[in-house]
Amino acid sequence: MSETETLGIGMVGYAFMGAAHSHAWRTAPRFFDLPLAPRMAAVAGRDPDRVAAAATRLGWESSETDWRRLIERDDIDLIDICVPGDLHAEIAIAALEAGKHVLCEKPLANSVAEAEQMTAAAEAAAPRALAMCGFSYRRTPALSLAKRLVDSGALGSIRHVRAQYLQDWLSDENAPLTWRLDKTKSGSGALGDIGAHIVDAAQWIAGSNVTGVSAMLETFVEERPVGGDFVGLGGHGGTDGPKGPVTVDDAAIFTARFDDGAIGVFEATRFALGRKNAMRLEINGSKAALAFDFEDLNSLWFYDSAEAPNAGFRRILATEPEHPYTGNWWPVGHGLGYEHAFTHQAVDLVEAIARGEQPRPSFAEALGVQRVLAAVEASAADQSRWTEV
Ligand code: SOE
Repeated sequence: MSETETLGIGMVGYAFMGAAHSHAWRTAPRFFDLPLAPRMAAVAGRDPDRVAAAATRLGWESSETDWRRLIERDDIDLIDICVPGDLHAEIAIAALEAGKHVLCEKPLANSVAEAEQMTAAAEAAAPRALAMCGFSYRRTPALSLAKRLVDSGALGSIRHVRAQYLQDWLSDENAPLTWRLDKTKSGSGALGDIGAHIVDAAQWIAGSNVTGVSAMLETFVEERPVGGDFVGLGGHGGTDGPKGPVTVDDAAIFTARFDDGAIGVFEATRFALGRKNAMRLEINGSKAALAFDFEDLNSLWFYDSAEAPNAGFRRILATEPEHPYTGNWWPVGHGLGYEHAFTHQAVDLVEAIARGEQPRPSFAEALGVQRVLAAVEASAADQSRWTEV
């Protein structure tokens, strides 16, 4: 019996995204028949004790205290970047130049200039080394099904795209300052962190690109405690300790035009009290409409105007074996979660590498998202002036 060839993975960072990616690399070969066997070779982080503990906890064979070591190692074929955006460009470009495949968390970079350099490096390295950006929501089965329905022509021509990403973890004005609130690390706030997801999902599912925007950005709380109890993404800071400046947006809203004639409304905020991870998309076509809300992630709502008049939206429980990805999991109706999209992302990436094909989303597609984010910032800085992407 021949052994499946391995794909050595080296991951940089081990916080929230590192844990999600580790889970994906561990799980993917256990539920999917992969052409290459991912080997969790090493995780890198600066603190030797903490990165060693993370390696043990998350299932990595070894740890390194410098990401450059991952790139030097001959047993590592793919660099998985799970650190804040200010490090993406340097790591990704070095890895691609060394002939390693790259999976890079979203948003691709902290600026269009960096994203352009990364895209140029990816194009120069392909097909020997392949690069993909981690817009993981594409791999949520109900959203993949939405894409399949639009591609099949079921919606007709797209007229409206309504996209929201609503969270509330910053509503407490004493939630502490974290790297997500520091522009030098994160590039932007709600816009890049969660707005990037809905721009990518909208462009991908609608099959067309945003060509111009009119936008507003707002920072509701301009200073926050520098310390405190860090819980989840936020936590609770002290009320009388020192404070530091928030240098990113708390909320972003914009209207948009797409290149196929559709118009769009986008909203991304961390201040939508009561909404925890409501990544929502509603698309109205000339024949049918669909709606999705990540807080009910196994459901896709579909309205077909050819059915009994005004029959209303019907719920498709996206857990049937013929739906994207679901046949490899549990019996119908048992449902999937947040982490499954990361597992599907790992599966699709390994399969693309084995075939020598460009995985999606490519860095070029992620650069397209970055250009929309930059247009939003430019418009918001100029009294919401209409700004071409
Ligand atoms: C925080 O806002 C965050 O974790 C994002 O960084 C992720 O990309 C998103 O999936 C959930 O929310």
